[in-house]
Amino acid sequence: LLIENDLRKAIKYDKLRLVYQPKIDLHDGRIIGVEALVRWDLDNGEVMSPGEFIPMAEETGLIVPLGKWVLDEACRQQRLWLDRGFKVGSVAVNLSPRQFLQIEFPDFIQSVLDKHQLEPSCLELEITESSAMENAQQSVQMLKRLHSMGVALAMDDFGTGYSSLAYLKRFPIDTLKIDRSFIRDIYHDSNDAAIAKSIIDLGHNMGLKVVAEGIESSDQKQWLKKQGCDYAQGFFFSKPISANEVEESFCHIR
Ligand code: G
Ligand code: G
Ligand code: MN
Ligand code: NA
Repeated sequence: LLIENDLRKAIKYDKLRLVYQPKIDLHDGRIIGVEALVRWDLDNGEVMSPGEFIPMAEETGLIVPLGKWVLDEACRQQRLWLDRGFKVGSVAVNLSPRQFLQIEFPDFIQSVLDKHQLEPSCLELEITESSAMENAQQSVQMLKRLHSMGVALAMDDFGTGYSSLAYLKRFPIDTLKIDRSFIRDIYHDSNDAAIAKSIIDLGHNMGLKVVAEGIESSDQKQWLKKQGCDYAQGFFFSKPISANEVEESFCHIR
């Protein structure tokens, strides 16, 4: 319970911060977007990662104010990048089911876009396959509303969540993100390679872009490029970094 109150205060007193992990076009090596990932700076100097506090935020409902803070901050940063001529592509934000399925969620998204004067396509929303399937029917309705607003939609951790293909067809998404568990041994494990290749083909056959997550080596990158995967993300290109580091390391390319 201490941690719940601490998180409440952290949201209120600006103790959260976003880092950004670049997504790279495998064909030309250029940055096509960044994924925003939240960090919590504790008073003792340690940094708490979202894996440690997002589950608690979901249970307590704090995910709603936390999620609003993340969306507002990511859009504020995107506006700053655009104003200063840095083309980072879209900014992606991870959503929790409890946040995403709020009836007023699309209105909130619209208000944040308006506040920061952003085109909807500047923002990408990531929802995991397993959370989309938890409430598949409701998720279809919500994704349709968001899609009609023009926001980009990605299905995260794909391959771990048992989507039926019937549902996948009904989710109006733009992008599949191949879960990094399939990428790790792609070069040695023929089953993982077959799964990754199947996801790339499935995505393309459905008119979607495909991102591979968790690329850590040149071998993995080469293999995915050869299989026609569109985009990649992972420590091989960059770990999650600050907004300033994104500008310094990636934005001279354009
Ligand atoms: O950055 P890191 O690898 O520690 O992230 C761990 C997990 O936390 C990932 O699954 C990521 O999707 C999730 N996560 C990071 N930032 C956010 C956020 O702002 N909102 C939600 N709901 N999840 C996040
Ligand atoms: O669940 P989601 O895909 O949103 O998770 C993003 C998380 O994956 C971040 O916490 C990030 O730190 C982590 N991550 C990103 N790239 C790599 C990578 O190449 N290897 C590993 N092990 N983790 C990664
Ligand atoms: Mn993600
Ligand atoms: Na993922």
